[in-house]
Amino acid sequence: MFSKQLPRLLSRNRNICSQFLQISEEINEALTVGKQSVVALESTIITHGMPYPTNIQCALEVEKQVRTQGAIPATIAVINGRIKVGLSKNDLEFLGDTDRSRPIKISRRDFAYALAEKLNGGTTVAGTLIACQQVGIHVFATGGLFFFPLTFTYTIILCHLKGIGGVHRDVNDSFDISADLNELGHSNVAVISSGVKSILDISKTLEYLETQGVFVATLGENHGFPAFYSRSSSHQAPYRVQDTYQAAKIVKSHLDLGLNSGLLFAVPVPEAYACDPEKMEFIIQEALRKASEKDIKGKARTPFLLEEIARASSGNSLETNVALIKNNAKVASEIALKLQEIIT
Ligand code: PSU
Ligand code: MN
Repeated sequence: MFSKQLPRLLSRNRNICSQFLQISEEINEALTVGKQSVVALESTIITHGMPYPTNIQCALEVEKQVRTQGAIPATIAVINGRIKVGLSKNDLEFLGDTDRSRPIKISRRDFAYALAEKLNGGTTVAGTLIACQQVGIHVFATGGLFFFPLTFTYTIILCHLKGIGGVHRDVNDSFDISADLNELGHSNVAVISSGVKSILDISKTLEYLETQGVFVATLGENHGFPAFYSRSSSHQAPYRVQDTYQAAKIVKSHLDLGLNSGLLFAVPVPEAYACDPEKMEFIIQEALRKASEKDIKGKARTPFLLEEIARASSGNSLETNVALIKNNAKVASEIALKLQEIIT
């Protein structure tokens, strides 16, 4: 039975030629022997989420968290026209110094341009999923925070986890649906995030994920689909998974079936860090109003909204929020390790 399943779990879909793809030795070795304990991390958090140099410190902290759990972090980005799977400290420092690296935001449609022009860039969830699919990584944690530096000596980190994109509230007019959702529909990857932000239309996002055939579950005590700031929303996830072992078993059968579609595990924000939903709704409304007023469209819209919201919300302390950012990475590492255990 095992030998029959092995090829599928090891399957890679490497169409991108090596000229464009560089995998770190450690990750390549792990994937070559079929290890599932590699956790992908996205890089728009570094390039479009936080100011320098906090972005670098934070990326290193998340990688450390994955290692502490016993898994291997694979931060994915485009550096000098190559897709890198597993960034060195030098790479992270270069990419994070955005005055030097001048990074663009890379989703599916941006890859060819970025590679041909030898640019640097942070990969979105969609962009990161493409790289995962190519190299055979099956677990991916989104997670991060939006930082808002004050003029004091202390940096306040705000209550904003990064997450997947989705269907925007004004979709009827704007047609704005993140490419993340389509990519989730055809990537053999389990994404761990804190749900989707309520800047989006959560109900339509869940519908769209259903159409795309993405398995969606809340990992926690109830079915309520988390909305980042709050542990739950008025929307229900189709499934609830009680722990990371159950999650790993589902990932395994999903991969064995060869469905070629993705899974989304939504992890509610720990109670202590949740925000007041009414206050958030007020701030979101204001941000949406400004975006329409300024006619912010396309790939600029999500970063604009997130930045506006970060600016308008009240801050939490650095230490508590770094604890928060690590939560998704921890859960993802646990799922990756349990998946590894199940298949060996
Ligand atoms: N939503 C968040 N935080 C984020 C993003 C989305 O709450 O950081 C980022 C992610 O990198 C995501 C991308 O993949 O924005 C989606 O952008 P768009 O909506 O333009 O597809
Ligand atoms: Mn969009």
